[in-house]
Amino acid sequence: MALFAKDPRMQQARDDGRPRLPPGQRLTDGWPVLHYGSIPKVDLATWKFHIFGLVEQEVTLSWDEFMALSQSKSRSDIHCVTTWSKFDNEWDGVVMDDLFALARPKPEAAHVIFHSYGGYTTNVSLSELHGPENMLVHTHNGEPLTEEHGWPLRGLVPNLYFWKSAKWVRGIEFVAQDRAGFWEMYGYHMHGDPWTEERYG
Ligand SMILES: Nc1nc2c(c(=O)[nH]1)N[C@H]1C(S)=C(S)[C@@H](COP(=O)(O)O)O[C@H]1N2
Ligand SMILES: [Mo]
Repeated sequence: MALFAKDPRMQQARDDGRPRLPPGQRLTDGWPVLHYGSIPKVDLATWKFHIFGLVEQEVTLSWDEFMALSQSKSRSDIHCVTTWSKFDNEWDGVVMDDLFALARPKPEAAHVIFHSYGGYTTNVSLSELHGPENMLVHTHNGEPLTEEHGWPLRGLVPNLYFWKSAKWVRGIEFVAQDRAGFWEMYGYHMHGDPWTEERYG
């Protein structure tokens, strides 16, 4: 993988004042593929997305229904716990807040579990999923996601380490108590903030 130790973008600050490159990270321009197990077989004809748990209205969407939702764009950096970061990713998809508005989480819903085809899960607190950068995305830099990067749809939570961005996502569950997902059960951090290096434990 190409590394850019002297890339001027590394010296930039974010709007929130934090350095653009979190501590302990290195910039790459490729896009490594990381996941546990094999790529699940997904068929758009039978694909379903479920929003369930502590919601006023359970929601099930077909692929066509998902694509008929209001679509948004964003640009963000991604930070993998294995220390690579990739800047300036352009995404197309649905903003999580727009999706949540359909299901209306109950007041006691405080955490979200993302569920993927293949069985992967990851947990994020609901308060951190507000804001237009948190999305369910199907397109990266103008191209549909490739199978290994989560086709047809993945989560995108760019302010946390990238393991919180579930590939091949098939549902969102709202829960009251935080619950460890797949990597979190193996020792990854429950929160996963790259700027405070919440990598493990
Ligand atoms: N379904 C699923 N999503 C997943 C994973 C996985 O094993 N399964 N791995 C996570 C991890 S650890 C990382 S770093 C990113 C990698 O995404 P990429 O392969 O598109 O770079 O996906 C995350 N999402
Ligand atoms: Mo990862």
